Amino acid sequence: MENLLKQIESHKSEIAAFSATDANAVEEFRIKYLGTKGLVKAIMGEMKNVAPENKKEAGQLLNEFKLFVENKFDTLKESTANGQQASANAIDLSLPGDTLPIGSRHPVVLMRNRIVSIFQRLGFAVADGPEIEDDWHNFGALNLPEHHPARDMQDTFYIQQNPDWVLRTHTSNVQIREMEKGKLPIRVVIPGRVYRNETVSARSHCFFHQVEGLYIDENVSFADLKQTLYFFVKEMYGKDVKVRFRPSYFPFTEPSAEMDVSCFICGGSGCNICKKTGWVEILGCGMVHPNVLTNCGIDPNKYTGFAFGMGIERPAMLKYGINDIRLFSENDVRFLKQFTSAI
Ligand code: 2NL
Repeated sequence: MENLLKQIESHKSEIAAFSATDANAVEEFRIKYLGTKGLVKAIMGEMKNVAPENKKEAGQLLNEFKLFVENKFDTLKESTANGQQASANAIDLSLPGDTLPIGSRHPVVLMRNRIVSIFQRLGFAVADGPEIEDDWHNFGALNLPEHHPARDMQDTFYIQQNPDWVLRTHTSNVQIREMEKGKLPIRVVIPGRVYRNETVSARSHCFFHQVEGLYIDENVSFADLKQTLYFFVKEMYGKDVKVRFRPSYFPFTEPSAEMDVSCFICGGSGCNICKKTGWVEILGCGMVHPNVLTNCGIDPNKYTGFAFGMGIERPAMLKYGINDIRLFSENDVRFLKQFTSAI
């Protein structure tokens, strides 16, 4: 009887510690403990050696032990069935993936891409450069005199850390950097973000986007400028658009001009957009000033070139009927998801 008790106790702790990770291990357990040649049967066989006065107690003990083993077997069976189900789910490669919501292109990007792709078809490359720029590349090289009002703190964001640094006020800094490389001819467009210290309102913001262009080679003339930009507006606003050039002034071009297109809203008869003039201003341009070429190490007696610059927000606002420039930078998806296009 003593012996029987000891045997049962030692097997109990061994069985309690038994763990199975798959159905094979559960089957091994069944054979080892509950099978016809298993442990439970073997211990039952010990009954015949128990003294008659102890038989009742021993029988009870053995029955308890058998129940204990059967319970353990049921638990093992259940846990591996769950486990196998879970791991089967984890590796079900046939399930569809999690769908991520797809965004849409920003209206400024859509307009930028339209502008840039027209010039790319004319053989212009795309360049970019730093938004934090030194005084020379943003102002000095562009023929802006020391006390030009554009350098004023009122108009330009200066970087406290270094008085020589500004947030670029135009993308011309990149054209200067292209010219400094000394590889001619140059035919580039530069789209990018620029910063001006302006009071934020529905019509102006402290940052906006531009595309500037530069073409430098031998014998580049004002006629090339006009024809290139005329091609651009016809691609942009349609074959029937009319253009006019008005004389203007920029420190970095001479001569300089502003280019207007016949109003694409009212067709020229007069509306709010063109302020009843029939014309909408879309860009500034001119022949690169000889001082600018010299500043970049290019001989103005051998090379000439033209440059132009245009904002992106205003044409985007006209095209998409957006009436507040602040919407572009508020990141409200209800606004952003309204613009769809392949480019
Ligand atoms: C405008 C006018 C313009 C340029 C930008 C330029 C750049 C270099 C040399 C000469 Cl490096 N010119 N850029 C020239 C004329 C006009 O922009 O209204 N922009 C929004």
